[in-house]
Amino acid sequence: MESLDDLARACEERRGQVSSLKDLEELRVEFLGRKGRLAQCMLDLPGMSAEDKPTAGRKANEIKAALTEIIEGRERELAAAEAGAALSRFDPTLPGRRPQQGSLHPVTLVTQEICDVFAGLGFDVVSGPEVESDWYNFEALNIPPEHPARDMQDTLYVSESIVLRTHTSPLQVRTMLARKPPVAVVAPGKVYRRDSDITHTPMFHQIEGLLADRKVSMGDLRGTLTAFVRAVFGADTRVRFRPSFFPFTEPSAEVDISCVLCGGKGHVGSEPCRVCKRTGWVEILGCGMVDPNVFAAVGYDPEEITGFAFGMGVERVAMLKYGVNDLRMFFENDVRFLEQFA
Ligand code: 2U9
Repeated sequence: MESLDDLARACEERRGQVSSLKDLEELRVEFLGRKGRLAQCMLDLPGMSAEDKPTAGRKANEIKAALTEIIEGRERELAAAEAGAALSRFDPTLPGRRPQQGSLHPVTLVTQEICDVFAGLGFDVVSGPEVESDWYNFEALNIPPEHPARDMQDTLYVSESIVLRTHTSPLQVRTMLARKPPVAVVAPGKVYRRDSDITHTPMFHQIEGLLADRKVSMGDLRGTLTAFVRAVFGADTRVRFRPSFFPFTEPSAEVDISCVLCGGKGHVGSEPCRVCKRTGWVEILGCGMVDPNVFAAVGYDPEEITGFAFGMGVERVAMLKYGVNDLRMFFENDVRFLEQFA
């Protein structure tokens, strides 16, 4: 019993010298371990008289509790000291770490800008499914079953009569089926084609537009698209219309703008312009007067309703607007490219 009291005193003395959790664990093993000093004292227990045994047992339990409390108390002190030290190492005057901030993708930025311009001219912005039936994607647009535009080379088929839309034109078809003229909409979105090389990706973005009303003329088309081009590329941009062909428009045209790099001169200093290949013009979109067969397909009277439509590739507009010379940049998601548009 005498030595049990010594044990508590010895532990109490040693606790002050312990300055780390590792040293404290050593102390715990020394006093409370399986072969520690308390366990050694307990070895005397079996040899004691029946009278002394219970008292000694109780005493041993008390000392065990006292030792445990000494060690755990020191553990709490050491933990508190460590927290205090960490706090004093914290320097609130250091500049904070700037949080990473993302930015809109250039394709999104250009889509929004173009839609904003047309919204300002009174067009609604519409969206809809990327998986379409043959009828919406082709038939209603005056593209009959044997037309080369449906060729397996260009279209990604889900089944015999279901396709991934190859253009956003089905959205204008859906709008005309749902509304009566006048209809003025722009339709942005992803489109899919079986095409992949350095200037074509299997998915890209389009914006198409449609105006359908009484007495819509090619002059309206020309004025609207000229206003659009000058809003996006600057008031000095010149515009020219070249004859072309699309199944869904007649007559049809392709629209060029004066070159965004050389301003139409065809050269930059003494070097030939690499953007327009010395022509002074770059193609920006296709357009035309809606073919009467398209109006008939959606139940508009082609004798009464005329209209214009246009379509453009968003990546192409973004390349011209931002001077990007490689289409693949838009799909690689390299942050060093993307953060330039923040
Ligand atoms: C309806 C009627 C007519 C949409 C049009 C174009 C001309 C055109 C191309 C531009 C580059 C596709 O992304 S691209 O490869 N588009 O040239 N698109 S007229 O004509 C329509 C659409 C819907 C109901």
